[in-house]
Amino acid sequence: ETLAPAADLSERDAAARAILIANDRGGYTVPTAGLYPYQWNWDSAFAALGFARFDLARAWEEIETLFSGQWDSGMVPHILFHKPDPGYFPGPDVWGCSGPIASSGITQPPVALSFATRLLAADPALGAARFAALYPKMRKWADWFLRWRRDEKGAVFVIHPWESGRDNAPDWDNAMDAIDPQDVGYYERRDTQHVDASMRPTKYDYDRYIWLVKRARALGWDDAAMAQDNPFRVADPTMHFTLMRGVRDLLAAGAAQGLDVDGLADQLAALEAGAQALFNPGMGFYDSYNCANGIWSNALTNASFLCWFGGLKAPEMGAHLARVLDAAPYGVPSLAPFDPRFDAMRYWRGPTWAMMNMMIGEGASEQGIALGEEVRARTREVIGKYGFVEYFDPMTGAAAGGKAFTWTAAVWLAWAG
Ligand code: 2M8
Repeated sequence: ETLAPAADLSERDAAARAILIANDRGGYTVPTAGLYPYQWNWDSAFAALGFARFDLARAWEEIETLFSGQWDSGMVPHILFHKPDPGYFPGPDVWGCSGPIASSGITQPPVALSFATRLLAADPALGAARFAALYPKMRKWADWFLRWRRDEKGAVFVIHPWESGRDNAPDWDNAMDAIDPQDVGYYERRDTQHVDASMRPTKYDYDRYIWLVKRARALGWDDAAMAQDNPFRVADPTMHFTLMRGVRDLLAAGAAQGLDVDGLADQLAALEAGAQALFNPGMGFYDSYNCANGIWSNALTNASFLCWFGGLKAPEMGAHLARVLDAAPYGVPSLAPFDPRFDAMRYWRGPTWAMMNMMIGEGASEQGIALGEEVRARTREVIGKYGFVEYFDPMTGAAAGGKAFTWTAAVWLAWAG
C-alpha cells in the first residue's frame, strides 16, 4: 500500500486542526463529542501536543486546566467534569468526589509531565514562566504516584482498569475475576448508545468497573483507606513507563530551568529499578501482574512496548515488535494477534491506537530501534486511509470507536503526519 500523495497531506493537517478546534470547550478539549463529553487526563496531554503545532499558548492552557483539578493529595483526576453532561456514565454523581473541580477519583498515565516539557522546548521564552508555575504541581503528582501506587517490588500499579487507560485489556482479567459485583445495583450505560456494543467492554467488565468506583467512594476516596485490602491492584507497564518518562523529563527540564530538582534523581532510580519487576521472564517481555497473587498476564500488549519511551534500552523487545508488526499490518495492536484473547475490534483487546503508536515509535527510535520509523509510517498510513477515529482494526485498518477524535488528530499533527 502506498501513502496518500503529498498534496493531500496539508488538507489532512487542516482537518486535524479543525478537529482540535471543534473539540475545544474553552480551555480544555473533549476526546470526542458525544461519547466522551468531559476533559480526560491523558487525552488532554496529547491534545496539547497537537495544539502546540499551531497555537502554543492554547497548548499550555490545556495542561493548566488539567492541573486546576488536582487534589490536595497531588492526584490529578482522570476525568474533570467541568460541565454536567447526561451523555456519559458514570458522571460526577456516581463518583462522589470533592476535588477543586467535580472529577473522578482515579488518575491516568501521567504523560502530561513529559508533554509539558515539550511545550517548554518548543518555545522556552514563551514557556518558562508557565512551566515554572506548573512544575511544583507536576512534582506533587509524581510524589503521589511514588507514595501510593508502588508495590513491594517497586512496580507502579493501578487500582482500576480505567486508571491505566487500557480499559478492557487482558491485563486485568485475573484481578477482575476475583471481584463479585452482585451488589453493584442498577445502572444504565451510555457508551453503547454512541458506538456499537461489539467494540466496547462487556457487561461483565462494566459491573466490575462500577463496583470498584462504589467501593472507593464508600471509603471517601481516601488513599490510605483504599490501600487496605484493595481488591484490584495490578502492576502496569503503561503507568510505570509513562511515569518513568515523566520523572526523567521533569528532572532534565527542571535542572535546565534552575528549578528545585531535589529528590527527582532518586525517584527516577527507584522507577528504573522497579521496571525490572515488570519483566516476565517466562515470556521474555514486559508484562503486567496481579499484585495480590503475582500472576502474570502473559500478554504482549502495546503497553509492553512503552519500555523504550520509559527510557530503557530493552533491545530484546525489538524482536517482539517485529513479530507483532509481521502479524498486524496497521500499527501496533493493543494485544498481539497470536494471543487467543485477541479481538480485532474490541477496544483495548486488539485494536491499534495512534497515541500508543506514537509513544512506541518515538521511544523505539530514541533507543536506536529501526522499527520505530516503521510504526510511524504505518500510523500515518492508517490515519491517512481511514481518518481521525478513536482506534483501528490492526488487521484491516477499519475505523472503530468514536469519530473526529482529539488524540488521533493531535498525533497526526505532532508525529504521524
Ligand atoms: C477510554 O476510557 C473511558 C473511561 O476512562 C471510557 O471508556 O469511558 C479509554 O480509551 C481511555 O484511555 C481514554 O482516556 C478515554 C477517553 O478517550 O476513553
